[in-house]
Amino acid sequence: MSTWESSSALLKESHAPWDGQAVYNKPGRRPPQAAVGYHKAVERKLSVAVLGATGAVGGEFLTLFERRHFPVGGLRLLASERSAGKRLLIRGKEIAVVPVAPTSFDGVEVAFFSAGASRSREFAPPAMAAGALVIDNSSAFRMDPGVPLVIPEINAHAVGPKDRLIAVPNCSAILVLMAVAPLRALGRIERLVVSTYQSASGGGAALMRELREQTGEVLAGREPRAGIAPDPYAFNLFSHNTPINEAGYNEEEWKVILECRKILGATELKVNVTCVRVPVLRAHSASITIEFAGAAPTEDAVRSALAAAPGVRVIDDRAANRFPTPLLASGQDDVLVGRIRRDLSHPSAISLFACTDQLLKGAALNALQIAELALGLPQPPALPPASTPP
Ligand code: 2RA
Repeated sequence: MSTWESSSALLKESHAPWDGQAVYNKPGRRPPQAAVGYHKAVERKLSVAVLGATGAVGGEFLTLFERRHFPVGGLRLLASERSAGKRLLIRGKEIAVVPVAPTSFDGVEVAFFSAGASRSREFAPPAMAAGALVIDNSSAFRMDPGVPLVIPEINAHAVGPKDRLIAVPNCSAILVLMAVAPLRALGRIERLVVSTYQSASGGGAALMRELREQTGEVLAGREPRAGIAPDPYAFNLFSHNTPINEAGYNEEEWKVILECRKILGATELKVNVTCVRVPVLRAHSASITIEFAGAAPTEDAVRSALAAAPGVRVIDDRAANRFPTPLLASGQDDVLVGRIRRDLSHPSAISLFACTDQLLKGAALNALQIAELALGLPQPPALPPASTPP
């Protein structure tokens, strides 16, 4: 019997009701079907691995485990040869980060991967063979038709009981869809026009460091040293730092197009997107115009649909000129949405602006929510406030 099977055997029907109300549900809404189907709870601690433990997303997992009461028994911290050897402090205990190898997953029941697509391609097969449920933050398997690509608030139904590899969507796709998916109740969505304003965190801890250092250098009157960004980063912005395809779209834009269609199950959805990196540390923002098949819904209907959507918080105070900002979103679990207005240039369109913490809902939090869903864990009770970011 594989580790997965043996751990599944220990999953028991929970007496506590699945508390869809807490995270996925607001009054009057139904919990996602898959979660209802998995109305079970793990009654013991799990053996967990984090691949990419020293990275920006890896670090978020460690605090999220505590904040969401994830039932971590053993914790294996894995990284590339280069980053291994560090020691991380968890619950007052130092744990060494060890170099990843195909045998690293023996005995592991849940593995969170956040070390890039090539490492995911290399280590997901041995991890699954060892019986682990793999939640992959990279782009390696997202468009594989056999791999669910999941935002739990939107397509929890995509997760089946036999799935052992589940992909976390691109952070910009998560941001866009968290703001757009709740509006499907108001009419058929035909087209999205999106511009992103993406933070340094999406490029990893090294790009965050580069932004801080270059900013310091410019403020000190020095010429900033070039780093991994293709352009000077401090006090600047640039087209997303990924290769451009023949159609003129960079990789990030292409991911947003394909992943939005897959997650919504809407192969015909038209998406026009421009992805830009801005000098913000850890929260992505997006301007989104949503074109409906018929007349646009009213602003009030849009506001109500978003206010009722799990994981979304509306900040839309025209009088005070107060709307979502990346700083307000940083360290928060919710996606913030505001600037809700008619697109006066188009009778079927609504425009809005959204921000999310790229390391949380854009990566680690979404991954952990997927694990909670797949394992049938009860949703965490009242969550303490999210961390205060830099
Ligand atoms: C970025 N999408 O912001 C990446 C992070 N996954 O560049």
